[in-house]
Amino acid sequence: MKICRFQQNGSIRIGLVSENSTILDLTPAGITRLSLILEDENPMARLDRFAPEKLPRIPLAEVQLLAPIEQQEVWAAGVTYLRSKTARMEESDFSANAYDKVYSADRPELFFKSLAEKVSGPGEPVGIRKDAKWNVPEPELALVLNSQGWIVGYTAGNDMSSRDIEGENLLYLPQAKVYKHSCALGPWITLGAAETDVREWTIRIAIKRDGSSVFTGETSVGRIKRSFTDLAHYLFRSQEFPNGAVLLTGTGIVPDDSFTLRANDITEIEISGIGTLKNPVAVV
Ligand code: DO4
Ligand code: MG
Repeated sequence: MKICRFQQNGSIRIGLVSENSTILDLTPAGITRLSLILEDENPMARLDRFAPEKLPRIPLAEVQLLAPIEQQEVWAAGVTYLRSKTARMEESDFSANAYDKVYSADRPELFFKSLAEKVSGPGEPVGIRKDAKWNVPEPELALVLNSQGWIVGYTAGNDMSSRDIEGENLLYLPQAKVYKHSCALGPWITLGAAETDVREWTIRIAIKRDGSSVFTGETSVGRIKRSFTDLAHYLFRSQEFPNGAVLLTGTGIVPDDSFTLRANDITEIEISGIGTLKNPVAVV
């Protein structure tokens, strides 16, 4: 089951996505916020109670999808795939030991990524910093956690990163990772999938420039070294998220060192089991 936030004729609404082509508007059923579903004891059962034939049907092409987030903080896990560890150790002699150690430590790397209102949704720009020379998208599975820390859904995320800034000194990580349009989420949330099934999903990215593909990459969610529950437990240790949280789970796709994004590139992140998040790149 997939739920989205969308805008039509100036009003923001919540819908059920049917066959990736139609939205069933949940407004007449009293669902006017994502949190009413995400904070429910049993989100799937709550949605099952609605008779689809009584909900207005809107073609997806007629609405603007919005980032599927309301007031949650966005956090990110790092160095959860072997590919991320090796790429980062190569990018920086200075910090190589830190990446090596965190990959095998019990405690994961977790960092704050974005406030909800700063997240780009489908079709909105993702940013490359004007003071950075080496910029990449990081296509990542995002866990949607309710205020109790339960994993209630999944969406696709882009943890945009400036590799030269991060590589110069690990203490620059917040500048390499947190800036205008550095986080995108969407196109919607898939509810109710079990971790064992989600680990079978594939993550793909295609980067288009002037209509041609300049990079493609693929990985499997199953290559994440840590369990989702372990990541979620660490995030909620000695911390409270009264509005829930979204946790990016790390990247397993890193382009060759010669690759950097340019303005007007298009990033397309596809996660089987969710859908495709597409964004244009802009200098910020
Ligand atoms: O340690 C730096 C960030 C790692 C990261 O964002 C990732 O592995 O996805
Ligand atoms: Mg990342």
